[in-house]
Amino acid sequence: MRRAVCPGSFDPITNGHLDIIARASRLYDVVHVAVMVNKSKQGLFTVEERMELIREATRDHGNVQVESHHGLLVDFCKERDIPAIVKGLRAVSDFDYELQMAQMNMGLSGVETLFVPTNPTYSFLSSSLVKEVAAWGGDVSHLLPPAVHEALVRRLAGR
Ligand code: COD
Repeated sequence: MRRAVCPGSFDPITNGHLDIIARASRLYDVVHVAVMVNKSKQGLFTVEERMELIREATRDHGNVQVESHHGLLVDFCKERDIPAIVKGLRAVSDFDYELQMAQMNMGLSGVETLFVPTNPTYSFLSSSLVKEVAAWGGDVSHLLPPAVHEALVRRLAGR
């Protein structure tokens, strides 16, 4: 069974994340989507809400499992016997930090990182940008799965 993990904060999941997860799901037998918990960073959505939104967005992919993890990504991989991390690369600016993490993770446990070039349609897309534009009333509906867009509008209206 070939396994890989797509890790992230996913606060919330965007069409850019979804594109990478969908492509990974065609390459691997099982893709674990890991919502990594960062207790020092207050998210717009709780970890449980993020997981639910990812489950809804990926329900057509039968080989995607959504989980959360507090701690090192390499420990998540070790516990599940996952040899590969799949990451999307948007721009050169992503590369510096992603390379550092890939080399650190390889040094810590031997886990490989595979980079998938972003779909150009989503190369500018990040969760933080989507939240900022939506907070000022901009239309981001074409950048998010429908249920995520609904949840985002509702959450921002309640603030
Ligand atoms: N197109 C393509 N890919 C995209 C896009 C897009 N538009 N947007 C995001 N992605 C991909 C990128 O590969 C990105 O890495 C991933 O989705 C997740 O994105 P985010 O923004 O949700 O999450 P990040 O970047 O905050 O995630 C960082 C991690 C949580 C993965 C990282 O900090 C981590 O592994 N933390 C766990 C603790 C740990 O092990 N630390 C040591 C690391 S060496």
